[in-house]
Amino acid sequence: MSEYFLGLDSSTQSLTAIVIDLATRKIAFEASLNFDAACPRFGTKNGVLRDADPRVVHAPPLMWVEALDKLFAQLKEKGAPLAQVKAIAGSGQQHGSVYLNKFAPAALAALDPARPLTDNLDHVFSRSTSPIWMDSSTSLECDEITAGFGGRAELIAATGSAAFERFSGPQIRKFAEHDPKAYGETAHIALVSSFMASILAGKIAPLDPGDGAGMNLMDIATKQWNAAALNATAPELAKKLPPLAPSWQVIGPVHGYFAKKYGVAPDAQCVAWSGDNPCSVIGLGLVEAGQTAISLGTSDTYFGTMSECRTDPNGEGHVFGSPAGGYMTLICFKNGSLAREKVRDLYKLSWPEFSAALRATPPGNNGGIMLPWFDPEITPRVLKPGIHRINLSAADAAANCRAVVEGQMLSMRLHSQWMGLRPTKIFATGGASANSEIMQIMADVMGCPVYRIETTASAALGAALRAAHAWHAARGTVAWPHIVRGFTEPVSGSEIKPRSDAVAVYDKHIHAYAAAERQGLLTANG
Ligand code: ADP
Ligand code: XUL
Repeated sequence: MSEYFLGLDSSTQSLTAIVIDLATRKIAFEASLNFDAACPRFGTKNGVLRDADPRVVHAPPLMWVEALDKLFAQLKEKGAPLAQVKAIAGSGQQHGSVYLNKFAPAALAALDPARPLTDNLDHVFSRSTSPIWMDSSTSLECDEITAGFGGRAELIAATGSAAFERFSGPQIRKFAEHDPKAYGETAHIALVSSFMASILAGKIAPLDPGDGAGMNLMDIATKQWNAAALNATAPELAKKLPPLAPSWQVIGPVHGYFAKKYGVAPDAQCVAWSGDNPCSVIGLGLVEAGQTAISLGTSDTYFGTMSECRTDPNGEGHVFGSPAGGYMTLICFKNGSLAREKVRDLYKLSWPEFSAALRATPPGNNGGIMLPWFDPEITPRVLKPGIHRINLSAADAAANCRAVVEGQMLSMRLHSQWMGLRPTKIFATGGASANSEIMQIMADVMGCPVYRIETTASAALGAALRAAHAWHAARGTVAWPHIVRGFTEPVSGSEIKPRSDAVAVYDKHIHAYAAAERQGLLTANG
């Protein structure tokens, strides 16, 4: 008998749905719509609205409402098995905040299927646009919150992250300071995740510790609101925030709007949504502590899971709650594929030629090191971009190819050390994970085998798996590995083992790299 679960992903540019069948371990249905194309009246480009000030990036929450209606219409029309869905969970772009007035709870409860969702909900906002994760206009508020809380190290230890411009707390503070009247009319603040969950459930939904941690407001150790952080951020905040609840919290059955209009099973259970990165962690199969995934996409991202709460004293790695329980880290390296491409293009190479250069050069690169900061870097924090070459001639194409990849992998190893655990295996994904030579350097630098995972929509898949987990958890105990089995296995035959002689080279070379980085940071930020 089929067992269907629905996962939705409200990302920056699109809304995606995946229906999984847990019984057969198959993706039964997938659909996606692009906000610009599907909801043109909101005038977004790539899902966002830009301001004359380039630091200000918002999106209209009513567009997400319209998209939800349209996606369900598409699911119904294309014959998705909505009538048999047991539970629904979701994933949202992190940090984006939605401001609702006192009319929201009643409007959510009374959704009328005879009218579009947007007509039902157009009067519930106290702010017509939502600042999203791409907004970087709150440096002042970050400083004020940090000072008000009592210091950067204290804020990192308490909330899992330093104050970042895109985080919701600084964004809420900016709104409260700039528009106190509208802030005063705000009865409920949601994140993208909890806002979408609220519509499905027809009531104000809780936040989970995966997304809640992206606000600088949640106590990372207790996974509850941190009163001092709330006080340092904005007045009356405790009253406006939703409760925090475990990621597997069942909010209630789906609202009749979706049952009547689209034929969703009336007893389908709505599960708390989470952030897209926490959902991706599940979609990549990282459901136990000590697991690691590295995504080599436009940027490179390091995901790790921990059972104990540890925070990065340097504040480069964020710590969020993991939807599987425990904790996860997200460490972002901005100079990822784009930096590898820049080196490839500089020497006019194809990817096969780039790979040949990696094969032709030795681990440790004869001491040649590159700090590939083509763009300002997040980890480590580099404000003034520039590439640095140490013992490395710009004329040596092959050595430069090796240097960019080694520099990236050594940086990942160095800047994940605060987690206090060395990975025993790594799941690699993203465009560059197709490159075996790059994977070999990853395995050698990290000192463990690397396996490739092919994913297209890991956040939406993670959301569907979370729905399955929550539904089973509410009926007794269920082990996470059992839920993800069959959905998140690495590509068969993709294992790349570390070579012990190369591992020994990198165990020494990491110190030379760390010294080069310290020196480079003095030049770049000094
Ligand atoms: P994103 O999802 O972040 O847009 P992808 O995960 O799709 O990015 O990765 C795209 C990147 O993969 C490209 O920018 C390209 O640099 C890289 N890529 C593709 N093929 C190779 C290859 N053979 N070797 C190294 N990098 C590659
Ligand atoms: C994470 C972050 C982004 C958004 C993108 O901190 O800002 O990954 O979640 O959707």
